Amino acid sequence: MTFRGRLISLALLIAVLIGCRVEPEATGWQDEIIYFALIDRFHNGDPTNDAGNQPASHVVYDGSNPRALKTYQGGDLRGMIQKLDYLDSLCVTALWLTPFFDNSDKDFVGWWPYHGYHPVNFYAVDEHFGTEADLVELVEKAHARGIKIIFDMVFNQTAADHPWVTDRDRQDWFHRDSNGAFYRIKNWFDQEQIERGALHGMPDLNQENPEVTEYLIDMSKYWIDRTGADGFRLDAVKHIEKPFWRKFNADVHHYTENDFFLLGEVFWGEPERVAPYLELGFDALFDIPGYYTIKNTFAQGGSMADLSRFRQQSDRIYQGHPMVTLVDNHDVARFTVGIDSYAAEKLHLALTYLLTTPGIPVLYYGTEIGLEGGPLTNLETGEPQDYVNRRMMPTQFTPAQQQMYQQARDLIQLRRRYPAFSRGEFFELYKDWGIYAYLRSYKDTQFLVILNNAATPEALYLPKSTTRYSIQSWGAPTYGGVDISASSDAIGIRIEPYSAGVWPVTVQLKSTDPWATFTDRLTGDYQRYEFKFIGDLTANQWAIAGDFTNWQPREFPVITRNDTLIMTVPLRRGTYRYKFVLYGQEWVADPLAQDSEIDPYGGRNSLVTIR
Ligand SMILES: [Ca+2]
Ligand SMILES: [Ca+2]
Ligand SMILES: [Ca+2]
Repeated sequence: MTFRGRLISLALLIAVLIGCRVEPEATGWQDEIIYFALIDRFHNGDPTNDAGNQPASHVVYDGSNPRALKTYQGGDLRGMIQKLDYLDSLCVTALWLTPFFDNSDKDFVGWWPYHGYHPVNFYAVDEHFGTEADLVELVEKAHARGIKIIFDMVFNQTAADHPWVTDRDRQDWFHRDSNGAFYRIKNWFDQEQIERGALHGMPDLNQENPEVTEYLIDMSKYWIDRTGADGFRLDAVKHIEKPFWRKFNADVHHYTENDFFLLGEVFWGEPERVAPYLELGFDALFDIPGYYTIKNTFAQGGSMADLSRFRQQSDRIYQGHPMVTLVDNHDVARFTVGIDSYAAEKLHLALTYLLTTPGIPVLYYGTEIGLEGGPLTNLETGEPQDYVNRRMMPTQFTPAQQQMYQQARDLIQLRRRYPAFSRGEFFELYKDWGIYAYLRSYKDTQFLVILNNAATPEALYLPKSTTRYSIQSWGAPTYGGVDISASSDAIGIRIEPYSAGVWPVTVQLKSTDPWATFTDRLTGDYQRYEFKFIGDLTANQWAIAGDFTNWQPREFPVITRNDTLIMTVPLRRGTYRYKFVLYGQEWVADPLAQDSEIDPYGGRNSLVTIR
């Protein structure tokens, strides 16, 4: 071997060692694991462009001046290129970037458009982010590593100072009221306002004008041709008329011979409101309702009963359409915000669920290391502050961050190594208040996943055979730490607080119904709390909805003592918001509540604290 040959082998060896060591069998979009980064917040590869055209657009965040996060922080496309090795080591397969378009060179009421959603020129790259050549290079170098690139396309709005806004010939390129002015969305149940109103006050493009639609489609094709990107994440889908999406999706799929991924963002919390967008030709939609359920279950004390209920409800509504699943993103508080204990463990458990259940998982940058965030609203001043969840990705990890990174990478590798997790059938084996056990089956591979969402160690006896299934054998745990012992008719499982286990198994399924019967067994961190109601009401007219029911009205056992109705609800330690739901429709505060707070709709939520 020549010296040069040795060098090359060494380089290859290093690439293999730092890169993802799995060779996936599958290559469809259903097998992708997407990483999502804000260009401005990921890595600064070129300090010369940090302030762009405006010195005021860049204020360095030093940890003590959170409002600096309303300006550009220096991340750019050169930085993304430099960090491809990192994404490779994390084992993700696709990268979604925030919009690269040339943003306004002005702030918008004190907020600089570092996020990329305020374009002034759809055919140029913003000067803070780099050049078109950088974008092309990023796609090429990502492809060389087997990583796909997804661009974020903004079709709903432009920056307030986009030249079209004052162009006399383009007045009908925007939605306007009868006075020719832009108008704000006030009623979030009025679909016409949602589509034609000015989102966050930004000029709203008029896609009913065929010139606008043609422009947006031509521009999209330009970037596909110019860069070789693999897909688009389509912003603010619910704010644009459905016929536009039908045409856009069909045109782009036709143009790319269906070899292009179109991912729609329909930001509604209820599957019923996402459902009307399933048939418009997107390859996938975000599972925003699933996000809220994951947050509720794993961060806010929700139960496995409600997690399973959500799965059943959304399976019925989504009807097999691919959904992109998440534990957080740039529009919400980071997953760990508001968790007062076991935050890292709870995040890890949520990620274990995300990466072992159906869907196309997306990981928000920094979530793999538990990057710090904060509430969306400043609790003291009442100001919005989404920027606190968009801090710069650190270039060096603390030992705790490094440990979380390794756990996330191990989970991602698990999903990539075994298509059972991305493609397999989902089948519940067991669920109670705090424990969820399910099977993933693909071809001749089966895995059993068990999650303990309780603050207490739990011991569980899982019957080897029921009317629904028969467990014939199992191997050593593939992931997680759980003790197993077996008797002739049950598997004894000991599982630590907020932890998970994954094993290869051989299970014979006797039923085609994937949903197990709920077992009313409390994990050790639960107690039964009594809600009381005095008044003219029968038991079946009284339900409760709150953090602990995923805000779905639920009926629990009710007894009458003297003139008082008593409803017994399992709750674990913590503080929960809730309301009573009377006669199936009337949402009211609990007159006997321990405490209350203002709800987002101008009423009051009741509060209960379990110590
Ligand atoms: Ca820079
Ligand atoms: Ca600019
Ligand atoms: Ca619109």
